[in-house]
Amino acid sequence: MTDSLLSSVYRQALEVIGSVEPRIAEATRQELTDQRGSLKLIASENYASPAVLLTMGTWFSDKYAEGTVGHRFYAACQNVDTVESLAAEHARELFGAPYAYVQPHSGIDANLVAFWSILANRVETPYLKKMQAKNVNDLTEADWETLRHEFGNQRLLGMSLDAGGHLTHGFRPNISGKMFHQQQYGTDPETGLLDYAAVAAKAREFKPLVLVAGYSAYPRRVNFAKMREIADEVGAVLMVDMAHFAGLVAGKVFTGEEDPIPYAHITTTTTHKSLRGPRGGMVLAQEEFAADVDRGCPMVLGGPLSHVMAAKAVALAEARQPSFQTYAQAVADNAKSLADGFLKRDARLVTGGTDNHIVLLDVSGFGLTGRQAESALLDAGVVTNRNSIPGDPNGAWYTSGIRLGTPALTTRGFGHDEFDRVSELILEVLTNTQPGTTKAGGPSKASYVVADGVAGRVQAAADELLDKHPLYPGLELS
Ligand code: DSN
Repeated sequence: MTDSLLSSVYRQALEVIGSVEPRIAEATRQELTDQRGSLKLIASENYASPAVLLTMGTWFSDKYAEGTVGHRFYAACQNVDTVESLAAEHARELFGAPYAYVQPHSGIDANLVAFWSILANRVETPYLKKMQAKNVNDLTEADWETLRHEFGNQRLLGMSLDAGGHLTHGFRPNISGKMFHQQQYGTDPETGLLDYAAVAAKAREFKPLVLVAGYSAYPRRVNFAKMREIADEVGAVLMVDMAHFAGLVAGKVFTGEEDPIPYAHITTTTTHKSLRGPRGGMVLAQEEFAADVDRGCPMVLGGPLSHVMAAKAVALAEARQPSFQTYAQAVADNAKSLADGFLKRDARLVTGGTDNHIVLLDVSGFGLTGRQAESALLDAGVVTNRNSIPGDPNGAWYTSGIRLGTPALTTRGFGHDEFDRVSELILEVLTNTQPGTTKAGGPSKASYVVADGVAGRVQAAADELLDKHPLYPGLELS
């Protein structure tokens, strides 16, 4: 599509939207302006291609399609079947997975489908036997009682939130921490690195049904062969949540024992982070779990979003191109450049560096909480998110860290020099920011004061970088 055609498509689309609700058209324009004008370093965000974005805006949105391909609870799903089959085929081919389920609406949904499938597949109950024999109506009260007891008494071992795990990996306030008896493994207190021997010891003691590997804020790679060994030793199912690094798996940066697909019984992911697709989730599974995963909707999920499944198919087709491997390698290389930029300027990084797409900066040395750092950076056009660090004294709301990721700016074309400069700009803001005071005059964890002129100077420097690497070049809305 030529640049002028893309401009014309979006101008007309916004005109149509604006004729109904002009404020939404305006917010949509403004969102593009804001994303274009800031350094997007949120590790879980990216910029999908125009093809992916356009695919989401169609009449597939209007179609209900509960069920699976060829087996729907609604009529007239022939085109949804085409879309879902293609998305699943691309996913299987891209990741070398025996089975792919592309319906989950998000990563949390994908994890719920995985939990459901593991329980359904591994917990023996009269209910399940009858359900599998399609005799649900024959269930007695005793069956239901057994089901509630057995389903509700399973154990899950996942990485703790402050070590970099995700809420859905058994964090107590999350549903995963309530539906399972949970324990968490952390990282080595000295190095911040995953300690496989400690995970194994905990697994031997706790004997979980589910061992969850994967992370949202751990700046290192995981050896999934070792995690599978641990799971096998204690008879657990290995579930890997690769939402953050799916793009690095797809782009063949993580291969061998760092590729989760051959080792995990079930792998879940989102499609919009490093994978650069539409917002959504996906489950990849070994054959033995396929039938239960397929029941994800309506057991766990509402009706599939056919327009998003179509966009997943487009994004996965993009990720199968050789250029995606170049992109994924650049994401990892750029994270190293960003980390090196911090380290040579004496900043402290959790684990002392990175070998994936994440850099976790400890901001406590600047006398700031993560929340203060996040806000001060935002004033200067640098979009990051605050994040706990291992053993964080400031908890999950204020935190002591800033999580940074390279997928989005790499999509814009940033390379080594730009990321080095980004580290310099971030440190310029942080070294010139002081904590504010509370109304009572004590030290605040939220308010902050940036020295005069710093935010403007950093924003101007960021603009220089951003202007050299425009977002959606050639797309003009006015
Ligand atoms: N919200 C995603 C992230 O930022 O990592 C995970 O849920």
